[in-house]
Amino acid sequence: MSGPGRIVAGVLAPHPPHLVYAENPPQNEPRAECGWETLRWGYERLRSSLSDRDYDVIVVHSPHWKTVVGHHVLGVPHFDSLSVDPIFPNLFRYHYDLDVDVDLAEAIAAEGAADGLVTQVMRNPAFRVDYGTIVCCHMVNPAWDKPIVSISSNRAYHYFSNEVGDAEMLALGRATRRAVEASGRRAVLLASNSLSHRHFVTEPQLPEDMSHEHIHHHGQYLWDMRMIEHMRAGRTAQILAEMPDFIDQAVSEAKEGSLVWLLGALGVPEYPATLHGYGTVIGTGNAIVEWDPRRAEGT
Ligand code: 2X7
Ligand code: FE2
Repeated sequence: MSGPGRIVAGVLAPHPPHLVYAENPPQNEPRAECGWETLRWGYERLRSSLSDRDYDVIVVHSPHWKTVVGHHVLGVPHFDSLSVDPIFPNLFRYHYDLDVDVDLAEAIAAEGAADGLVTQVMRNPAFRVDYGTIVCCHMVNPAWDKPIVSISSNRAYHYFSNEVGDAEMLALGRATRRAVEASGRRAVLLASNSLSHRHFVTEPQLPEDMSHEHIHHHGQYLWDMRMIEHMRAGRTAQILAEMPDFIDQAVSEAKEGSLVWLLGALGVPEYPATLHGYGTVIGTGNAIVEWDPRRAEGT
């Protein structure tokens, strides 16, 4: 790697498997005829925005790799297998084949540990990579031509409190940033969570029948719009102030820590983020939002 390491973009990059299903990539077995276009076009805009930046690695924090003791990182150079969504096996049976930047993963674990976090490097070559990692990495880089680092979702929010969870994730974000900077890598960071997360418990006969797709509850929609407006206005400290209530009142998937990790890594940015798309998936609220650190530098 040449030059100093840095975060070249931070993205809220949700992972409903429906998005990959509706894209019909060769890796996924089921076929769709359409669906969730506002989000898929949002990912298209994101990919176009990232195309003006060179980057070496994608670092993702995923809600669906849940670890009880500490924060884990994938620590095996290559994985290939079949990922089947446990809730939506009708939509997502995806043959993945991916490379891991093990050096950077180890550096993130070491930086976290140096700051008092419990961290662990996952060395099991037969480990099944979770769909939260796979879906958003596919949507950001369908060519899979960059290595990834995947970070697990520790249970601090669930076993302690939203406030303890937020503090852990801010520290993990800062550790991630220090590791990226020391590594010389240019990294894109993905926080893989939905916003509001109440969802319908049945699906239409044709899953991509968009006449059935809408937010589960108006209160969730109000919370999603409030959070998105904070992001677009650069009010991320306010997002953190409201996060415990957002998690509880909108049943937000931010409770898995990804968004707060990202805000910690970006240094709680005050510059505006770009909204590339918003849409619901089986009633949940999902936004694709990009922070471009060049905006902090005024370039
Ligand atoms: O994991 C998910 C999700 N977060 C949102 C919507 C639908 C399915 O899966
Ligand atoms: Fe999820």
